[in-house]
Amino acid sequence: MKKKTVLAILVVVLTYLVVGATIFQLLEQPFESSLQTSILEARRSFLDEYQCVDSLRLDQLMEQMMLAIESGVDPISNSSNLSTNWDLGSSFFFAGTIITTIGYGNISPKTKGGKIFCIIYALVGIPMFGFLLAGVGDQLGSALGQLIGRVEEIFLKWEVSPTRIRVISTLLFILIGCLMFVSSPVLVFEWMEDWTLLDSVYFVVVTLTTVGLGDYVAGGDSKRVYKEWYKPLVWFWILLGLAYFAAILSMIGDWLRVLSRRTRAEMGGLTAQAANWTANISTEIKGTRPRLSFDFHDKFQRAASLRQKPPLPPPGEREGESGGSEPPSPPGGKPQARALESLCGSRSGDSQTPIDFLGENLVFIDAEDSDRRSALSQRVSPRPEARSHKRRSQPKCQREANGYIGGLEPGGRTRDKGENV
Ligand code: Q6F
Repeated sequence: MKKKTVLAILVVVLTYLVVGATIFQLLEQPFESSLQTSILEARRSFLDEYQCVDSLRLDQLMEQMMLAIESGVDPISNSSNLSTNWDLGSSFFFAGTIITTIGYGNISPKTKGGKIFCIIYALVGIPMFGFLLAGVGDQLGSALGQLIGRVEEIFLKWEVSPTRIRVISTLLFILIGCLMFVSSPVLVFEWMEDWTLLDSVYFVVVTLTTVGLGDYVAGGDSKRVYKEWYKPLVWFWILLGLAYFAAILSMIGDWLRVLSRRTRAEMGGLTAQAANWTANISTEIKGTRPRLSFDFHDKFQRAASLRQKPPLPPPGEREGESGGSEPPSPPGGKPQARALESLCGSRSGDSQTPIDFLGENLVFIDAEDSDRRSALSQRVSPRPEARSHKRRSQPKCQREANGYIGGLEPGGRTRDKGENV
């Protein structure tokens, strides 16, 4: 990447930071000041009420309490119900926040030994969890792809255009995923933790983006007695949800990239480089996770594109198709050429509707960028991957053509399923 490009991105990111900082400050500072005044007020009224208490002694106690809170010890719990942050369940949870990189920080090692072990544990555990997440993302992609594939079959029968089907399956991916990994967990958290709707959504997003602020922690209220299935369920949700969110974040990255490509086409200049950067950075810097996220979303994206039949297929071919998940017979020369047209973006004739525009961008992402990314990611990825092998070593369009002829039936899914452990 050119120096100029880095500088341009630096400017964009710095601007984003300054804008963000200003907004956070505007939103948060007034509330903080009001808290400050109210605690001062409470202290004064306490001293008024109990005049025998020395104010210095009170401050000493308060300082001790703050120290305890910072170390994760609840200063209010009395000697009869002293709880530990480091029982096996909590330690297991802590280990989880390390390897997932969520890092809530509500508990953290305070001893020298604990800190040293934490360093080593993270360095080994994070990549290891990356592998697991890759597998989970893969399976999830297959499962969701199959589900969405059924719906696509229906649309295919209605002769909906391939680009529209692509938009529909992307929307379905977002919708089904949000239902499974955002909405339902939010309801569970509202119920189990007595959080407000906003708090629950905030926790879900902060967790699955791995930001992990730690102000809300599911299962972390020591005064609450949780159902025995609750924490294992949260674990399960985290595993699947992280894979889903990785896919969503990488998809947003794709959209931004296309957006800025369009801008480049119109304006030229540095924006374009920024677009390229997004593509490169997401695979080259972040390592395992984006690759798997790409896998995940790409899986049914490709499934969608492979299902795309020419707008007017030979009648015989269509009739021959039975139920939902049956792969279509390998297309002959002409349908292929037409499908390629849609993949390589050389459509002509049709007047564009917004949905076509969106659809073509999705196609564009899939056909061009994803391949580049997948080629890159193979370099980065420690996991050998047979799936896209063939596709990488050939020119773009040829590759897609092979996708159709070769193993990548809508069965891209079925095949993948077989390959991945
Ligand atoms: C949990 C727990 C939370 C707090 C240390 C995130 C894995 C589910 C606990 C969970 C257990 C003990 C989450 C699991 C990951 N929560 N006690 O298992 O005092 O806060 S504590 Cl939210 Cl990565």
